[in-house]
Amino acid sequence: MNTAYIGLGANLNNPIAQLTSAVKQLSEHLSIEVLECSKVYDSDPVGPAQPNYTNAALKISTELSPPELLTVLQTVENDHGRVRIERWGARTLDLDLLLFNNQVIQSDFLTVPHPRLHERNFVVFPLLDIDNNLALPDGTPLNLLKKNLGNAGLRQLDNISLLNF
Ligand code: A4P
Ligand code: MG
Repeated sequence: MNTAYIGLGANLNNPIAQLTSAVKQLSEHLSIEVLECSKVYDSDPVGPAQPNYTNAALKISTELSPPELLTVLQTVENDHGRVRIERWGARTLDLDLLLFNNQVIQSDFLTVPHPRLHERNFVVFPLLDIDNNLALPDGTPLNLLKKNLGNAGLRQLDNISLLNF
């Protein structure tokens, strides 16, 4: 059994509803068990001008291999009307495979840990909500990244759960 962390992001068409629906769809997958969800954040957009994002992270347990899991994530994105127009552009749903066990994966279509994890507070803070002792495969504690990144542009949303389905 594998443990993986998924990054959730959305900034179009009621982002909180999009993320809740995505978590529900993942939880209904026969080979995925949703273990924990982070707090939910509002974040300033990185990339081209676009609406603020809603971001969170999910811890799952799965029998799927990393490529199989990526395919499931892309299917869920597509089911939520994700249209790929512009890199880093606005989207109804973005699901990134952040961490998979302690594995380092480098292929044409999959890089794990996610290549921009370490430079994004909207990814690092939610991961630490789930496990305050989490580290990258190279041993770097995420708390060190958090300290370096700070919380600029990131606001925790109170009283929001993505598990209300
Ligand atoms: N890919 C490789 N590794 C991975 C991985 N670990 N997880 C490949 C997911 N996908 C991975 O992704 C492009 C390709 O990356 C996929 O075909 C997959 O094979 P995509 O989702 O189609 O395109 P994208 O999301 O536009 O590109 P990318 O590079 O994934 O963008 P990011 O880095 O996800 O950035 N600002 C805020 N505040 N919050 C956000 O969540 N998100 C983005 C998207 C930009 N600005 C943001 C946020
Ligand atoms: Mg993506």
